[in-house]
Amino acid sequence: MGKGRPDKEEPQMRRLLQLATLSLVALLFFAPAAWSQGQEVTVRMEDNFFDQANITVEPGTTVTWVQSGNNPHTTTSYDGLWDSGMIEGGSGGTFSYTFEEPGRYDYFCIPHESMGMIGSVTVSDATATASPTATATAAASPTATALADTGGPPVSSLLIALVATLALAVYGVIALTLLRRHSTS
Ligand SMILES: [Cu+2]
Repeated sequence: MGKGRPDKEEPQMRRLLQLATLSLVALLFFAPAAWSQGQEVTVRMEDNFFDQANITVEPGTTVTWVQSGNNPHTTTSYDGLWDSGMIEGGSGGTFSYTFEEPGRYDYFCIPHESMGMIGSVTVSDATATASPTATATAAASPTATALADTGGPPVSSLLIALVATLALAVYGVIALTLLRRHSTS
C-alpha cells in the first residue's frame, strides 16, 4: 500500500468516506424509529371469520383487510367510521383504514355478522417511541405479537431503504477508488 505518498485528493476521499460512514450509522440509528411510525397490519377475511379478529396496534397503523375467502365479505365499522362495501369472493380485494386515535374500534362483516364474523382493532395509547412500546403492547395483549410479522414496510421505510442503498453505493464507489489509488501507487 502506498502510504506516506503525498496526495492532495486522498484526504478529501477519506473525508467523504467518513461522511458516508456517519450517514450509514445515522440511518441504522434512526430507521427503527421511522419504521414504527406507519406500521401496517393485515387481517384476512376468511369464510366466514376474520383471521385476526382482535388486534392491538399503535396509533398511525394502517390495517388492510384482504379478501381470502370464496364468499363476499365486508369490513364495516359499528361506529360508521369505515365500510368497505361488498368485496367479491376470490377477488383478493383489499380495504385499508388508518387508525390514529387510541381506543377500541369494533367492526363486522355485513353478510356474516350473525355467524360471528366480527372483529376489533384496539389502538394503544402509545405516545413514547418505537421499540419500548412495542414490547409493552405485546405484553398487554397476546394478539399483538401478530403485529411483528404482518404487513409490508410503509412508504417511509422504503424511502429509508432507498437512501441506505444509495449511501452504500456511494460508500462502495469511494472505497473502490481509494483501493485503486493505493494499488496503482
Ligand atoms: Cu363475511
